[in-house]
Amino acid sequence: MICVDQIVLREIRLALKEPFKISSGAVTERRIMLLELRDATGAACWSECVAGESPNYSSETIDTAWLAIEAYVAPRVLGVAFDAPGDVHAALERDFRGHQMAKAALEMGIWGVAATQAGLPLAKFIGGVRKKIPVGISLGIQASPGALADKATAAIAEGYRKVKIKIEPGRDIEFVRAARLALPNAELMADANNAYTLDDAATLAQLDDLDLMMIEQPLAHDDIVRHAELQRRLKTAICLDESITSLERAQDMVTLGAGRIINIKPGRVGGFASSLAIHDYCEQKRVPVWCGGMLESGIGRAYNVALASLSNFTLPGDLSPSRRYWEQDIVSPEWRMSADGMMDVPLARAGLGVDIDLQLIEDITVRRAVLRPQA
Ligand code: OSB
Ligand code: MG
Repeated sequence: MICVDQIVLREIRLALKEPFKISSGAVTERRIMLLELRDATGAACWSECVAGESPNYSSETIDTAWLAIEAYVAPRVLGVAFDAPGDVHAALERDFRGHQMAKAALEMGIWGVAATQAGLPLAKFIGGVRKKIPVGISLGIQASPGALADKATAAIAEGYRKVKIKIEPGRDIEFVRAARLALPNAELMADANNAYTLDDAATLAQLDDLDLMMIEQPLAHDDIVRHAELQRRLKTAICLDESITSLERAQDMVTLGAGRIINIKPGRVGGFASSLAIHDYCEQKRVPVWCGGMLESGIGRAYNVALASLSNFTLPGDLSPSRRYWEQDIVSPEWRMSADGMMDVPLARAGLGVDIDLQLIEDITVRRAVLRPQA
C-alpha cells in the first residue's frame, strides 16, 4: 500500500550548455519543476515534470502543470491509500481531461516511492530486463548543413548509437543529406515536430533515399489519420511522438497504419502505467519503441532509463548523458555514456539509483510550495 502525505513542488532554473532549437521553438535555459514525495511510512522519492516553458510541444507548460498539480492532481493523491502504483493512473483519468505531464510527474513519483519502499531499483520494480541501454543524441536545428554534419560526426565519434536530426521546411533534405554523406553507415533519423502538412509529401519522400531509421512526427501534433496517408506514400518508417498521448492513440496508430515505431515519453502519456501499457501493446504487435527525451535533468533521466530497460525498447533512446546538457547535473553520480554508446541501468540500490544534490537544488530554486492533505 502507498499513501503520499506530503509533496514539495519546486521550480529550478538550469542553463543548457547550448541552445536547443526545434521547428516550433528554441530553449536556452530550462525551467524545471521537481517534486519531492513523501509516503506516510517515511519513504520518499523525487520526480520531474517535463512540461516546458512554452506550449510549443504540447498544450502544457510548467505554469499550467504547476496549477494543475496544486489544484487537481495532488488533491486526488494526498492522503489517499493506493494498493499499487499501477492504480494511480486510472484515478487521475477519471473525469479529469488532459494535463498528462502534470499527472505523470506525480504518478511516476509514486512508482519511485513504491520501488524505494519495496527495496528494489526502479527498473527491476517495473519489470526491466536490460542492464545497459543504447544511447542516441537529438541534435537541434543547426545553422547550416555543414555545421550539422560536423555535430553528427562528433556525436558518432563519441559513441552515440543513433543521431536524430531536427528538421523544418527549408532546413531538411540538404541538412540530412550532409549528415548522410559524412556518415554513410550511421543510424540516422529526422524529427520534424509537426512542421509539415500532407502537401509536403513529395519533399518528405526525398528522405527515402537517405536510408533513415525513421522520420518522427512530420505532421500535426494530434494527427493520426493524415500520418496514415503519408505513411502509404513513404518507404521510410514514420515514428509518432506528439500524437501518442495514451494507449488508445497507440492502438489507433497501429490499426490505421499511421506509423511503424513509437517514441514513448512517459510524461506525454500520463506516466508509467500508461507507458507500460503502450510498451506491452507494441511488443505484442511487433512495433518497436524507444524512449524519447524532454531535456530532463538527472531526476527525469532516472525514470527514462528505468523505462528503457523494458524488453521492447529495442532502439536507442534520446538519453544523452548529463554532460551533454548541463555544466552540473542535480544528481550524483551524473548520467554517463560509455565509449560504445551505452548507459548503465542503476541496479545496485533501491529507487532511482542516484543521490539528489539538495544543496545545488536549493541554490537554483526560484519557487516552492508544500502540499498536504486537506484537513
Ligand atoms: O520532439 O523529441 C522531441 C526536446 C524537447 C521537445 C521535443 C523533443 C525534444 C528532443 C530532446 O528531441 C531529446 C533529449 O531530451 O535529448
Ligand atoms: Mg520528437
